[in-house]
Amino acid sequence: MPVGVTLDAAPPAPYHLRKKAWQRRREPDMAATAQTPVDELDEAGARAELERLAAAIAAADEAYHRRDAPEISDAAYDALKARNAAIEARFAHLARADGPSGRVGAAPAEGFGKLRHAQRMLSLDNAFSDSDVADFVAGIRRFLSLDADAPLAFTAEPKIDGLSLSLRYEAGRLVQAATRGDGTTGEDVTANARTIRDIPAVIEGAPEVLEVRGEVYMSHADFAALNARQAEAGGKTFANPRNAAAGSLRQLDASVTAARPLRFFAYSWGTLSAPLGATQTEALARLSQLGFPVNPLTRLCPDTAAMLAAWAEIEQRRATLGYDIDGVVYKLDDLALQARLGVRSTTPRWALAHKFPAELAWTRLEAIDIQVGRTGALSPVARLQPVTVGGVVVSNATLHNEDYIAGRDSRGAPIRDGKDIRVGDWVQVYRAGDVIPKVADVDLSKRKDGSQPYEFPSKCPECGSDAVREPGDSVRRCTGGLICPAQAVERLKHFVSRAAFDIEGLGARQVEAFWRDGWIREPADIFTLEERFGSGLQQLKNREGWGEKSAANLFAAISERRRIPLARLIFALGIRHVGEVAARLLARHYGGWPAFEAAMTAIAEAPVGAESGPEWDDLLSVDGVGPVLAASLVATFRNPAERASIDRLVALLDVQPEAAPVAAASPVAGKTIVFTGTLERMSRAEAKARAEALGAKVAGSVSAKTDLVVAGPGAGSKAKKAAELGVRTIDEDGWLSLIGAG
Ligand code: D41
Repeated sequence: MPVGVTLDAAPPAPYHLRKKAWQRRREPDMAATAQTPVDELDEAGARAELERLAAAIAAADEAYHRRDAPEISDAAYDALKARNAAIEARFAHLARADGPSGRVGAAPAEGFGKLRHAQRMLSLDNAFSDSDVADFVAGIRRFLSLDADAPLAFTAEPKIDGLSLSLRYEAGRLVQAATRGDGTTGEDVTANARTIRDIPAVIEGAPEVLEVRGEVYMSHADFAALNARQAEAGGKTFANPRNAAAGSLRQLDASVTAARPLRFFAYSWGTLSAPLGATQTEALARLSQLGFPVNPLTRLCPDTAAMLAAWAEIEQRRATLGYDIDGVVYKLDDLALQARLGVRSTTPRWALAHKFPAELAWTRLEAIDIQVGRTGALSPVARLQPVTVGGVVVSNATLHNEDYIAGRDSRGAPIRDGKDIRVGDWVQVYRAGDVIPKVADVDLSKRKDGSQPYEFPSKCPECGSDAVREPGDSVRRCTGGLICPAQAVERLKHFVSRAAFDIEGLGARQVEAFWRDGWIREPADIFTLEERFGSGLQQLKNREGWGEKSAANLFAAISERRRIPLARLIFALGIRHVGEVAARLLARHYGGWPAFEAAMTAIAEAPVGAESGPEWDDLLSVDGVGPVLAASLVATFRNPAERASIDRLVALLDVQPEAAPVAAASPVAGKTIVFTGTLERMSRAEAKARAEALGAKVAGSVSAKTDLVVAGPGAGSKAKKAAELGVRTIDEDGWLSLIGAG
């Protein structure tokens, strides 16, 4: 299998760490560069090397900007640039027009239009064991209040390792094709999709509106042939069929896509003007009839045993399928039951991806580096002698935390039979799907005499502050906060990431460069960049990789993001324990920044550990917000430096209030409801999902803000509190008639 791609296990190290890393040890990618010291180079040598560097950097830029296949690690990239700059500094007259300092920015991958999906493209929950599957089925039975012996059938189909695509047909004609993107908005690849033979341009007998969803992939044979052609033509080769499929579909010039052997399997649908059937099986049969390829290994399984048997069968055939799969997807067959189950934030309750076991390889652990993350966590990263694991070269892998290296779990119990991991050891590397590779095991028989246990640092390697481990925390954290450059940079990277501010043209690499030059030190600086450098546009233009157009585009993209939905803003702040889901819950609960800010301010005034009062109770009443999350949130607002940084940011933004999720037509829209006691006609989980679908907020505890309590038999303290507060309380029948389901 062609390789040559380095999969960076851990997120790239912060810039200042990286620089040290490459100075300390030479990347494998760099080994071929056998370097003559710059001051010993003669003119001919310098010219030849600048030519080589220009080509290598241009290729890396191309791969990076198209995002589909970074060809070299960030550290290797930085090393190439540094070498280029050093040579140019000495031989200024040799600097090339097409060299990295002469070129205007590589074409960004912004060429595709954006398309909003009429219905969100969901993700899948993962299972890794038989018991995960049993839990999934049991959870569904519980949610639906089904007896253990009531029949419940699932489909099982191979999980294709490609990329998702949504196709929209109107009156039988393909009118739109969009990639998944972030699930809400994807890229418009209509012209590209039209060139894929498996995708019909016109279909007969279809509903007026039909959105078909499925996976675009490339077969092993086509992948090998494509790479051979590419290599021969001096073009870029791909690390694996998935990257090849992604790179081929996302071509600005659709005629390139047309020449690439892409295939498609349909597995789902979005908006429909008429149903495709009553079950998953019927719907797939209908799609097949309409002319879409449907995976022939799809099975209908009457029970869990049959699901596991289908999984085993598909895994057994994996090697002979001729295309990559990474697991099996189970889906509840009955579409009416699917609708009752509904979705969690981004995954349906009725589907599950059961992954195949990971791929393994053995190699030597060359060094352990410590990276400092956004929340100050010190993460040990294994630097490995490069090894191929399932077609990808792995040179970095995670070592989780200090306990993991020492051979114990967070409670002190031995893992790997208590074997610790040492630099120089022969270690087993494990990779599952897209998951970050990790060091799984160590071969003691190959351990060198005199090796020493790894000593985990007690100081932050970035800023020298104490790194401490709080009781109950499995990670050691830098206590430097915002004075730690690594934390600050990582937080900025988080701030601009896709689920946060998602500023086009301002990715991790640009943030690092701006940080290094002191142009951006905190999020607010992003929004004053133009003002400060508007006149300094010239300065930006003169920077490597920036031209007039890309600079103007960047300022426009930043400006566009001043209007930001509340949930994104809360998530972007990068507060520990506040992920996307929690941010959305908070945004929904508070509605707008002023209410959120007022509540945080009120709570932050109380001394640490003595939080109380209506705002605190109200925060804890948000279903999904526990004491740990609440404490972390408040700690941020209590910290004067953090608070000032947030205030500076928000003053530059136009924060959009969270829209009420559903039409106010529902009698419970906008109301806060608490369920308590036993419900007999539906499970608590289903009741909650129904209420939320109707626009209500479901809280876990009763407070003055509660509008309604639904109390079943056995309701205790919550019903009592509702009575005390005079909150309206109804029983389950009352609830069902209220929502029109009685
Ligand atoms: O073969 C696949 N990769 C596959 C992916 C599949 N067979 N079925 C899928 N079904 C879904 C839902 C249940 C959400 C409609 C999926 C995916 N989703 C999916 N793939 C990537 C993200 C989600």
